[in-house]
Amino acid sequence: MDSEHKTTETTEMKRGIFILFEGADRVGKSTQVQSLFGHLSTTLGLPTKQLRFPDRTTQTGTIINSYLQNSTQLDDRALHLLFSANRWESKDTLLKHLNEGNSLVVDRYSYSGVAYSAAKGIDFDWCFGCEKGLPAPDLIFYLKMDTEDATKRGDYGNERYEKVDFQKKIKEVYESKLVNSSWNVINANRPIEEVSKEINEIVDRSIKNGIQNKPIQCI
Ligand code: Z5A
Ligand code: MG
Repeated sequence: MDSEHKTTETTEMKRGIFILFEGADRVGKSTQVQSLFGHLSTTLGLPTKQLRFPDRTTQTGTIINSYLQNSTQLDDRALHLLFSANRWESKDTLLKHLNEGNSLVVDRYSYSGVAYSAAKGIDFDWCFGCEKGLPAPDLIFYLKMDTEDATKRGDYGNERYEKVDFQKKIKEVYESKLVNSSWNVINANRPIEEVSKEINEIVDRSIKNGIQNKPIQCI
């Protein structure tokens, strides 16, 4: 990125852009969130923040964390509502950041909520209904790879959902009911730098095409 490009992009950004990473476990979302954060903040010089859901630091997040670590039992629908509430309680902060010109790189959001709950057999529309009205991402990256290959990656198997059969169901919900032509489907089974390069190019192109000039949408 040359300095002229950097200056132009920085001054043109009236609001921040909301970029979301989705996908099943261990496909590399957090790795790519970190990498894109560096690209936006350092290479492009844009004010940028990283967020992740669940936000385990809030009251709902504490209960969710305890559930994920297998130390609390909860009804599946009650858990779904907690995950959704965990996003709703961030709504104002999220909008504030965007309107103040901060771009957001977000690690999981509503679609994780729907994919994991629907994979348990909860009605898809009921799951999705809880998310309607939340700020919608401007760009979604769906990191896609075979479940078996993802299970070979670091630390797999420590949390509640890290079971191959369940991960296959999650992937199925994403790919049959959530991913659409507006999502960017990325082959995640490649070296980290190769994946990052493709993502950076899509983001650069979207900024050049004025994605930041559109009003913020709702889910
Ligand atoms: N959940 C839910 O049920 N409902 C909801 O509404 C929400 C979430 C929001 C916590 O998520 C759980 O909550 C999650 C979904 C559920 N299920 N589980 N279990 P989390 O986001 O906190 O989970 P995590 O601990 O961050 O894991 P993850 O997201 O599954 O992993 P990842 O972020 O996709 O992967 P990573 O941490 O970037 O990489 C994993 C490893 O692979 C690591 O050692 C990397 O160095 C390596 N890696 C990364 N990229 C590559 C490439 N390209 N090649 C080789 N190796 C790589
Ligand atoms: Mg992660």
